[in-house]
Amino acid sequence: MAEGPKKPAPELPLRERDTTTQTRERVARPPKFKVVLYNDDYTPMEFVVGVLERVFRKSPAEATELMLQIHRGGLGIAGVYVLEVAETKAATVHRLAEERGYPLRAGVEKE
Ligand code: TYC
Repeated sequence: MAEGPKKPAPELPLRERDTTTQTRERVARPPKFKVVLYNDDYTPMEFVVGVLERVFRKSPAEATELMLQIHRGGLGIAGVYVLEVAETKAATVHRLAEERGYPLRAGVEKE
């Protein structure tokens, strides 16, 4: 059989093509958000270390180092997450601190 010129593959209708592209981009690169911890004069150092270990899964050494960095520099990045996780972690910090009467604050910032 003689090989004729190949027919071009049929294209998807515009609407389906757009949906496919949007879905791929959302899944591949979800925007990320920093959880920033702020220094204050009253929250005990050991409490901040405990929060960094439990909420942000830092090792004891990492948590201590980061707490001191925040203590000296005024703020530090506890972690980077998709928006919903970042907001939940910031809210957990505030709840734990308020339970103990400490003023520790966390913020969420787009990376
Ligand atoms: N500055 C606090 C103190 O001297 C310790 C501290 C560190 C507080 C980090 C908050 O995010 C913080 N007890």
